[in-house]
Amino acid sequence: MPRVSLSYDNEQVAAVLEEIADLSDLKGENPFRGVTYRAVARAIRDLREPLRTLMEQKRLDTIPKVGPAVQEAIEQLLTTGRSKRHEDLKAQVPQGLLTLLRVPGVGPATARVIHEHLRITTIDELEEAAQSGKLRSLPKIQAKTEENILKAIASLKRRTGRALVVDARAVASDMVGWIRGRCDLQQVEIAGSLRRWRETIGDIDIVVAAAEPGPVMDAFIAAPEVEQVLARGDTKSSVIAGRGLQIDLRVVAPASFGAALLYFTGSKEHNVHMRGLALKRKLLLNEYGLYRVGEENGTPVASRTEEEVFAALGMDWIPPELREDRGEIEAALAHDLPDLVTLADIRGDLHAHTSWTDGRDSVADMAARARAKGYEYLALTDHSVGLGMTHGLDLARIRARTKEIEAANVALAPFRILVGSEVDIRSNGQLDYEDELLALFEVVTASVHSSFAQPRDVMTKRILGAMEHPRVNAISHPTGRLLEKRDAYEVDLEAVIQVAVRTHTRLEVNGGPERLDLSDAAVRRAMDVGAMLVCNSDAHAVEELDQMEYAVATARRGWATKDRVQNTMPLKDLLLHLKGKG
Ligand code: DGT
Ligand code: CA
Ligand code: CA
Ligand code: ZN
Repeated sequence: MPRVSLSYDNEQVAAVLEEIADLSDLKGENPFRGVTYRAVARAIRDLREPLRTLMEQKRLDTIPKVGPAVQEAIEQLLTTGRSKRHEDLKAQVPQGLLTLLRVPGVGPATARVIHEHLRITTIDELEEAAQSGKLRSLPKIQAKTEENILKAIASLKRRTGRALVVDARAVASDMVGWIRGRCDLQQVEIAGSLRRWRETIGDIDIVVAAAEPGPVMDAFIAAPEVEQVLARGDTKSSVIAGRGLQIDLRVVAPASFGAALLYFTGSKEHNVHMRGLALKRKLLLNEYGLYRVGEENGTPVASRTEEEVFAALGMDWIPPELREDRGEIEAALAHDLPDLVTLADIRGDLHAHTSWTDGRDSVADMAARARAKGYEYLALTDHSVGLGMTHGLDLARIRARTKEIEAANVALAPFRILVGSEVDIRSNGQLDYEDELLALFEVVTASVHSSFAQPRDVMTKRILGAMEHPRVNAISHPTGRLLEKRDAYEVDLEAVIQVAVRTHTRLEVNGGPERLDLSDAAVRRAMDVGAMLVCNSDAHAVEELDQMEYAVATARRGWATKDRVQNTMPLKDLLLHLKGKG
């Protein structure tokens, strides 16, 4: 499950420890060592406080599985940014073996065999060898493995190197905070794809209104997270900041702020269409303002705010999430933009996990946080039993958890925890619980967690079958994609959407930052066809309940309106809907 570490340090240390585990496996050391390093990495991602604090208070050894060697590695990483053990292993393991390990389906044993026999160290070489059938002749490698490796490489190559919104947001808001703290500014806004909530981000764009650009630019390039200054000018500067992300900063005169924000929010396609529309009215639209043609050096018709610019063109203000030239300009001209669902419309969350399965926090803590967010309800949908790795709930544990939920509900009323389940759809299409067990839940969401490589018709049947079940209220993360990590499985999404309409099964827009599943485009199709949606966080820890924001943003990019999102309903209506699946 996607996890976001508490701090950047924690994340970096966890990543290096995982690499130590990989390298130690590749070297053929005692497998126990790799297991330990990976377990510690996971524990670090689950920490609720910065590792640095633990080190300062000499509590690193309280992290599960941390012995003296691992502790030393962590301390070295925190103080010097390097670990001796990591460096030593890197020097001993042939370069390129780690690269091979990046291909899903290639484990340490396979990587070593391939390297030993064919001296392969790059993914391109691996692809060539697989294409020419050289891998299957190696010991312990089958034709099927070779085929899977080819598929995995094709999918790796489709990866874009773009950042997740969650990472870009962290870097951008640190920078905005830094600049705000140092300069006297009129306005600061994040623009570009991040303001539009695109699912991945190429670079971060920030627009600032200030009478004097100099001090703003100075503050920008002096920010602590800046790794490299690419350019420093009077109107635009660019840096590489944390996580290797580029930030472009524009400083404009306050009078041009609206026009600049509009321009740098994009998208490019949206801008091109807007500019064409303006020209038809003998107006010129650029990053400084909207001008009568021929008066570009004079006073603009509008420029100070986005609203003024849109209004001067006879349009309603367009929410940034829609600015992709997918019909929003026509709709704004016709005063017919959709009334998009907002975060404030959300009354509860219908997909979250607790420490009963693979979540970090207790029933009471999850519920308290949901209530503090202003929700009326929270469905705790711990995993079904078949997912062995996450200790799914069997009958006894379902009962015990329900008891705990009922007690918590007495304490929290009128807030309501719903007894939920995320039931696995097995590879044969069966649900992981018998009907008698499913009947023990107030809300059931079904999802695929295994056999992702099934042929399209098999996978489609598998999901459609679950939707036909009267107790299945929703399908979670319907395509299974992990952004920049794993492609969606092959599935006839059109059929899924059609059957969702007929069976009144909700399709989830999952807010996990790596998932955003359904995607914006799929949401749009679901909206057109008439399917109902549910926006969920899929939280595995209290702070991940905030992932609802990503779900709502994705739904908005797909033109979703409040009336089509199930968890905008008050509790009373929701309970009726869940029962009848209506
Ligand atoms: P990204 O960074 O790839 O995630 O996507 P954006 O949309 O943030 O693109 P970026 O950073 O290259 O440019 C920011 C905005 O500036 C873009 O959304 C629209 C505007 N822009 C950039 N280049 C052009 C252009 O050639 N023509 C027009 N009309 N607008 C542009
Ligand atoms: Ca950008
Ligand atoms: Ca940019
Ligand atoms: Zn889940």
